[in-house]
Amino acid sequence: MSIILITGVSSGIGKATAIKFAQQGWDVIITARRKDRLHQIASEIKSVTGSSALPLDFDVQNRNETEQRLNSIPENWKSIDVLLNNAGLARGISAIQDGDIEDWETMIDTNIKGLLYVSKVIMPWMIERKKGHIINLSSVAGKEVYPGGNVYCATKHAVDAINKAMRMDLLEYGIKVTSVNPGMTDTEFSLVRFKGDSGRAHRAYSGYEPLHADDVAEVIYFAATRPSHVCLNEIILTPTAQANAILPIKRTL
Ligand code: 8X3
Repeated sequence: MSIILITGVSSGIGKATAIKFAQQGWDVIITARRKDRLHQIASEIKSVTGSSALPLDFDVQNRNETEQRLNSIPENWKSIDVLLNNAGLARGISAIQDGDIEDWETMIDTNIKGLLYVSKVIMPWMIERKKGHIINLSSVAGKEVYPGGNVYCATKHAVDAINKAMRMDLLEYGIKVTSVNPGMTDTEFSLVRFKGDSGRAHRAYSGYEPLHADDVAEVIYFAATRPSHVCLNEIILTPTAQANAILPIKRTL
């Protein structure tokens, strides 16, 4: 029986990936801030797939809460095969000179510090078993910067750097490290970025076919199920209608 721990499971790529792995018979530990949604998803996973789902509600921005909740995982769930660091968000798309410092802090605290807090607890368990796979959800924004992307892009560049560093430092323990870098994906991402402006969020994904959460979940599943001697280091995927982080520029509408 294989176990995956996924952060940020209350919607989008996190939720789709949890369901995908559960459908394939994996046991899933799912974490998110939104307790109601998380418990609803855990029940859905159990009833639809028959796999076990362990929900843990906490905010990855809160170091103490993250450490406490992860350390409370029952022993029989601690042999985690795959950690998917998925929790992350974008807030705002202002030019940097007009940026909101609270938005910057939320992105830095979630996308960088949260990923580190979670990994710091789980890595020793993988090191002890000399086995494991850490998959970091980055973005095309981790490869290129675009106008208005400033701090969000910086956080995803940091994820890419951490991803490379983890692969070096964990090499001797046989732990795989992969980054998955999607482009425009039709999830709540834009709704959060545009702070609830659903018209703007909708326009970001209209007029072309964006990636869907399931498309990314499939790629993550593929990466996680290669033979033990194969590690996919980095995967960049975009909708066919998107060449890179700059083209198209619909995100700024
Ligand atoms: C989300 C994709 O292209 O809006 O990370 O930065 S993008």
